[in-house]
Amino acid sequence: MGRVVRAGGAGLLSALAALGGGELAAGAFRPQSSPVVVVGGTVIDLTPTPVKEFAVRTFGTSDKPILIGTIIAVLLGLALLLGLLAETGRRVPAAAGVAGLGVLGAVAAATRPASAPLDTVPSLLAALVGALTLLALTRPASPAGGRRAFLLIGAGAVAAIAGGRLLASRAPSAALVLPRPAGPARPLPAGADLRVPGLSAFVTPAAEFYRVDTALVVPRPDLDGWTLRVHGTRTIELTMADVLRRGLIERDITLACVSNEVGGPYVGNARWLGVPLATILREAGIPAGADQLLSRSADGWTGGTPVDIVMDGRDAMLAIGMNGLPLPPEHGFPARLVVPGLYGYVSATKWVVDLKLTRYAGERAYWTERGWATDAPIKTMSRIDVPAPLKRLRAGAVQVAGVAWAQHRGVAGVEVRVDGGPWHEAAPAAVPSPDTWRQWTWTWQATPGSHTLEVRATDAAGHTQQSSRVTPFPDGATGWHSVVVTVV
Ligand SMILES: Nc1nc2c(c(=O)[nH]1)N[C@H]1C(S)=C(S)[C@@H](COP(=O)(O)O)O[C@H]1N2
Ligand SMILES: [Mo]
Repeated sequence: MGRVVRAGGAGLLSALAALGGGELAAGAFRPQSSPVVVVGGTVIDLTPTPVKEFAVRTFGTSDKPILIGTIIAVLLGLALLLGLLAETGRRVPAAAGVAGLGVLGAVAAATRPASAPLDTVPSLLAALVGALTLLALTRPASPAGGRRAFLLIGAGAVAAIAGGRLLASRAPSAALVLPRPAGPARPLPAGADLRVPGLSAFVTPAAEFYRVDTALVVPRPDLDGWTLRVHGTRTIELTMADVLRRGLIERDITLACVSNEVGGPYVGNARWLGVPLATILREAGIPAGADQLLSRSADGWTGGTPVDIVMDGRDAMLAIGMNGLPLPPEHGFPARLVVPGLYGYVSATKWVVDLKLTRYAGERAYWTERGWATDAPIKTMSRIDVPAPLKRLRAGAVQVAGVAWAQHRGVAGVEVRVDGGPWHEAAPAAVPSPDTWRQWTWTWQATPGSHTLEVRATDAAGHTQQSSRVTPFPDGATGWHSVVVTVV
């Protein structure tokens, strides 16, 4: 091997070995403490809101793999440079540099909002393994630097990384058995789900439900150890058995993300099973002047919900079931909040472990701290699902269909127009309540040519969607969704 190639390779291998040590230790003890995950979490928390918005808009739900990939690429790049530095005779400073990267990981681990005392261990182990590997591979009279040693260390590191990832994905220990609700959901009215091919199903299957959160590793709280602390005029602590003993309700509720662009995918409808939040808050006692329900997740994320909205009689709940099954880990197992009518960042805390009745003046939640609106009711919105954008269609009768939502106010009507012409009333489907989205259809007599279809909804409060396009920051997008198709 050429000297320069070998030096660069030694640097890369020291980083791989470090990753192997770190991932294996984290996988075995606490997946959240993985050096890559704690650094990634820190990057997410420190990224300015416009950059984050750009990333979500550009990469969608691939934003997390792309972040992880970038961190690993930067790490490998730096390690390569440190390998070259070692080649110039500065082995010890180079090894110290590799160790320093691990120490940065340890600092990130120690400062994560939900960090545990031993979370620095995987990063410190990575620092040690990385530094020793570099020293061994760059010894001047280097028997360890041969091709065989390179291959062995590389293979060992990859195996350790894979093993760590495998250990980290273990399922939670206990299974949650859901009781029947004391307050069952209203049966879906006939025709709520029109089953038009390409149209979003009325109930979104959990596996297809959009996922938006800051968690690089899905928190997997242990069901037996899980509790919900509620700080009101007194502090109460509920185990899952306590939660199950309170009267459960089941409701169809549509969630929406404030980051959803016009026509975007971050909206979904599910049947949620849970305990009314009002019941729990009354047990803890609501202090005079408390206007914010600050909820905290197992990984330290926070959301702030107006107390008056939680208490106004709507079906705000601590949810433990989704579409008849326990919450999937990605959607908040074992418990999350669901509040009809508010964007998820102020209402839908997943992996919830702590509720605090407090004042907006005193404490700010994760996204409000970063400039997003404190009050975030879901804006009336509609989307064309069929025909798909840029579709080629035959002239004649074409079924146009989509969904519209205005949670807790309800969708009163939907209109469609073609090429900026007159608006036509679409037929809205039946809904069980104003808290779900509403399917709609309209039959278009399509003529040959290129055409633009546009949709707008009017909610039950009488507000019709405005044409002006506004991007999601700081309180949700506005504008009409449009689709261009070609008719032949
Ligand atoms: N713990 C935690 N809960 C969270 C978030 C988060 O980042 N962490 N994101 C919120 C946001 S912005 C939205 S839109 C909803 C999305 O819920 P879903 O992923 O189940 O669709 O979760 C909310 N709950
Ligand atoms: Mo969101």
